[in-house]
This record gives sequence, structure tokens and C-alpha cells, in this order.
Amino acid sequence: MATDPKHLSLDFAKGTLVPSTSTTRTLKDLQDFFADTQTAQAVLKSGSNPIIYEVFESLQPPDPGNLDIGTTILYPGRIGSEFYMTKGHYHIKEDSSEIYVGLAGDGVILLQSRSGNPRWIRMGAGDIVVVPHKWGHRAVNVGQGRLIFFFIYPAEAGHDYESIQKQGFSKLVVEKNNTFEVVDNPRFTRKG
Ligand code: PAN
Ligand code: ZN
Repeated sequence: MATDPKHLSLDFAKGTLVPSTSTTRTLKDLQDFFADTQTAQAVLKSGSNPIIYEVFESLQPPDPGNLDIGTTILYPGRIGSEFYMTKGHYHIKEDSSEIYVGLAGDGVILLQSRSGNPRWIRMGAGDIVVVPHKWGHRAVNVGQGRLIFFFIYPAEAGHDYESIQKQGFSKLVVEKNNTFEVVDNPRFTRKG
């Protein structure tokens, strides 16, 4: 079915997209994703449930050729030594790649193959990260301000969060001496 052309407006500084639907992810949603689950539980128990990120999306019917676009605003902060990050996922339809365009802030995009082969790419304003198909991807905010990026991917891609929830990424991005360090995730078991 033919889709009508659309116009949207993106505020590069704020990261808001109009019109769009928004989703807010808090620590409660991310508690199984941070490596230091004890600290995550302790923060929640203290009655605090910080916002980790917000997503503004313009979604199309999941038909071949359609593209979904949107923005992510990832707040600065850490749980233990691990920087605030998105859940991260693989695309269920494995031939779906994605483009991230950095608009503000200082981030690291963590990528990995299904077997756990890791890569990481620095992303700030003006940086573009190409996520090839089959690569799991997660954004991490290693800066002091908000990390804001634009994304575009096939509407039929689908998101597999479960694999990440169970195993995590093979690498963690942690604070060390006022900067970031990429270290092995002790919870991750390499496959294949
Ligand atoms: C992005 C992400 C967005 C939020 O649009 O969905 O940054 O991250 P999580 O989906 O991992 O919570 C994307 O990669 N879409 O495919
Ligand atoms: Zn994706």
C-alpha cells in the first residue's frame, strides 16, 4: 500500500522530533541490563527511579521498504562504574542495518556479533555510525551532558532485547580516572 509523504521537525539541540511518539526508559526498565545489579537494586530501593533515556519515534507500518526514524536522548550518569546506556538489541530481521547520526554529547556505540565479537565507536555531534546487519548495538553516554542522536532503520527490523537481557554485551563501558574504559563483561559467555 502506498504511504503518504510526511514532514517532521527535528530540534538538533534538544533532540525532540515532531510529530512523534515518545518512550521513557527508567532504571526500573534497565535493572537487568546494568552489570552492577546490586547498585541498581539499591538505588531503586532508596525510592529513586532515574530516567535513563527517552526515544522519539516516527514509525511506519512494518512493510518492506519502509523506514522508521527517530531520536534518542540518553542522560548522563552511572550505575556503579557503568555509564548510562540504552538496553541494546539485535534486529530480529537479520538483514536490517541502521544509521546513527550524533547530534550532541559524547558517546560510545558498542557493537557485537552474535558470537560476542566486540567493536566500539566514539560518537558525538557530526559523527555517523553505520550499524551493519547482524550486529547488536547499544549507545553509552560517556560525557557530562545529554547524548543525542538520530536513527534510521527498516521498519520491519524488529528488536531482540531478550538476548541482551540474558547475557549482556561482551564489553562494559565504565568510568576510570575521569574518562571511560571498555572492559570485559564477566557475565558474558562466548558462543561459537
Ligand atoms: C534505536 C534504539 C534506541 C533505544 O532506535 O531503539 O536508541 O535503544 P534500545 O532500543 O536499545 O532501548 C535503534 O537502534 N533502533 O533499531
Ligand atoms: Zn537498532
